[in-house]
Amino acid sequence: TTWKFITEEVDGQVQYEYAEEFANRISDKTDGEVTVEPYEYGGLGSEVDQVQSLQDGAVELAVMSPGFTGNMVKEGQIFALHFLFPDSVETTQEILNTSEALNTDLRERYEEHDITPLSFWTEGAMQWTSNAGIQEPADFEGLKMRVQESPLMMASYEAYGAAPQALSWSELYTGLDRGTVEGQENPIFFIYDAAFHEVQDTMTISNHNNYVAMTTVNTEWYNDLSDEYKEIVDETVAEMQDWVFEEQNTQNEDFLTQMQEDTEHPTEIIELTEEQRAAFREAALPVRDFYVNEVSEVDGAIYNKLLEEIQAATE
Ligand code: 6CS
Repeated sequence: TTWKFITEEVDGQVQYEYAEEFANRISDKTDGEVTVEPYEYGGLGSEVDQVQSLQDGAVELAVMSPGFTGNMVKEGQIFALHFLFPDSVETTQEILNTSEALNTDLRERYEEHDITPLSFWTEGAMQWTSNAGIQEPADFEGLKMRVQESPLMMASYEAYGAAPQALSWSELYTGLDRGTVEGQENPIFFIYDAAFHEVQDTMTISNHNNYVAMTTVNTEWYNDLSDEYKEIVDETVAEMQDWVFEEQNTQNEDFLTQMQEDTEHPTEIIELTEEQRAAFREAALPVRDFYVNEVSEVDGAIYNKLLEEIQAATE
């Protein structure tokens, strides 16, 4: 048997490395009975097309970013809220591992669309890049900020006065190069590996949220798995949580060093003071009301529960 596993990233990047490691483990555990075939991003359409492929069952597994289901599973945009999770990436991952709001309630919202998220994991804290350099909300004024296809991401940057635009990753380098978009957010490993630093002068260490990815499976396929295979999948997904935390951590650290040492394409790295971060935090707060009132289809229930879980984890 062969299971197709699509990712939104390319060889070397966190999602694809995840899929390869997952494939090896499944092959070992099934004595080669099951082959998992990882797919790099690029050949199978846009990120949004990939969501469709999983829903249709054309592929069995996918690493999916909730931003790209922003117009379908509206609740899933919750990860886009700024300064909601703790500053510690490690504590954030613990919450992602244990949260009932996410692993039960949000999962049910996705299952209504034939997508079962089996786990949520961070690819690292998000940073901003731009040419002008972002230090305070006013620096976003009128800035053409690239976001994923998510109304909440749009609202998050509108709250800072920016002019956000939805764009696929595949068009982002060219967009930044030509100035059709002027800024973007991503974890450090991705900024450097996708070479956005070549076409952006500065990176602001904002840590405004985390890039959260989900390991997802087609719901019907998963429900029809034999007990034996389902157990192997569940067990492997659970094991991979620590593995991928280490992977993103190493990549984010290594690529930061590479960026600092890159004299051919120098990047000014802007560290925000706690006071500067507080100004963004305050400007971002009203977006939570927007999420609860306009985005949530369950009266903010997932948000409220998650907030309690976050509070419990940080007390
Ligand atoms: O910015 C993006 O859209 C891309 N960023 C990451 C970290 N992974 C894939 C995604 O498409």
